[in-house]
Amino acid sequence: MLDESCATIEEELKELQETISNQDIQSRQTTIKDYLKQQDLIELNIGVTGESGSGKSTFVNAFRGLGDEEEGSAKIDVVETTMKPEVYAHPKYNNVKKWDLPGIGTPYFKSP
Ligand SMILES: Nc1nc2c(ncn2[C@@H]2O[C@H](COP(=O)(O)OP(=O)(O)OP(=O)(O)O)[C@@H](O)[C@H]2O)c(=O)[nH]1
Ligand SMILES: [Mg+2]
Repeated sequence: MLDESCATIEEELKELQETISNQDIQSRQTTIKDYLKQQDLIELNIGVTGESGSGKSTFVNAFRGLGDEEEGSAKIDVVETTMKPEVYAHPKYNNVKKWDLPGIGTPYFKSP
């Protein structure tokens, strides 16, 4: 799967190279800027998984630059806390999403 996405990026860059090779300098700038803008729109979803109480929600908050008590932060506690998947966007990079998942290895969410 990783190889597939790498191949796609390589193909994309090759295509971009071909396109700009026939363009004047100003059109090249526009083409490259448009390409980079498109890249910024790609959504990145990151799932945070692990045992219950291992610090997943704390990590998600830290990644977003939020303290654990701050408004909009994921709830944390010493007892089993996160009971359903919750998605949090990065404040600066809205397309980067972190999924705070329930902990595994509890009676509610048994490890496979
Ligand atoms: N010492 C220490 N404690 C931590 C660390 N990260 C989190 N904690 C504490 O561990 C406890 C559990 O943290 P959570 O972030 O709620 O853990 P979780 O993995 O989201 O837990 P569940 O939602 O129940 O699966 C809290 O009391 C945190 O303050 C760490 O790096 N070091
Ligand atoms: Mg949690």
